[in-house]
Amino acid sequence: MNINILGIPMDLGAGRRGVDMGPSALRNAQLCQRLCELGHQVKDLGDVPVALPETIDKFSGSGLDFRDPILEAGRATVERLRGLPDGVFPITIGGDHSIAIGTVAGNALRGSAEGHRMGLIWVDAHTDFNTPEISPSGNIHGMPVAQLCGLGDADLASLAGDWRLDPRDIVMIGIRSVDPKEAALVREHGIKIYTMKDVDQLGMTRIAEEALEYLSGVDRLHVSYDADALDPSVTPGTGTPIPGGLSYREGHLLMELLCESGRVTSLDIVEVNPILDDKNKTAEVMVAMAASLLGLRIL
Ligand code: DIR
Ligand code: MN
Ligand code: MN
Ligand code: MN
Repeated sequence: MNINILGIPMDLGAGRRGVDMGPSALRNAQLCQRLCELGHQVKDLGDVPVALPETIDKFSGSGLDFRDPILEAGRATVERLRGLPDGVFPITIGGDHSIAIGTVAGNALRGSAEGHRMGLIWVDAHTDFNTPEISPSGNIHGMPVAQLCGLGDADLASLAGDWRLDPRDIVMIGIRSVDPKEAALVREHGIKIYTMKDVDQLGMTRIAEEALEYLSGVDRLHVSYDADALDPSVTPGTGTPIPGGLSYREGHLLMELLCESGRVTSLDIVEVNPILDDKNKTAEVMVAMAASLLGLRIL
């Protein structure tokens, strides 16, 4: 397979600094080499430019912290992705999860002016379905899924032009931290959610099978993998760690089963923060997860 890596060194959407170094940490953990060893042709496209917070005004017009520079990086991300040839499998590496507004939009619009029917598998401790009106933190990394569905800030929603993600084409896995009004909003939109309780009760095999069946009508399938989906003992280097997360094996099993389906067409790896990490362990785990999605097998 032809894999293209695109870095988005973004920390403007998160409450803590340092996640902008995620792309370096993931490259240092040999993302390209590990995928090459699996027989893929891997090309690193470098990074999308992202403004430094020290050089800009936090309250740039909209009232939402760093909205304008996040929008600008999102536009650049959409342009880079939609210009890629159809057979390419893009891996976008963050960066905080606000980058997913641009990555999902760019992948949805790739090779189709009006946009594909895109399925989204959101692997995260959080549902990231806040809007500026209801968000307790004001951090845009807690809002990308709502933005993709057309809620919240109109300019961020328009990163995808007129294309919108259908809430019925989303499956979330690993969820265990949802803000009160956010919980009402995901219920109202009928988003398919597997909380950690569901992971405990049903097991990851059944969840992966159900998720793929649920998304059987989509023609593109994007996986957005937040490092905080995994338990903090597995991925300590992330800004909003929540206890009781996916085990190392549950994380891998999900990737192995998605790989076997042959249906995934793009991937994000986000929220790796090397400042908070233990000797780059979190980046190494996330690189291994990407390898499992792209064909690594135990035997
Ligand atoms: C929280 C945290 N729900 C917020 N979200 C995070 O700020 O909206 N998402 N950390 O990954
Ligand atoms: Mn935060
Ligand atoms: Mn997230
Ligand atoms: Mn999260």
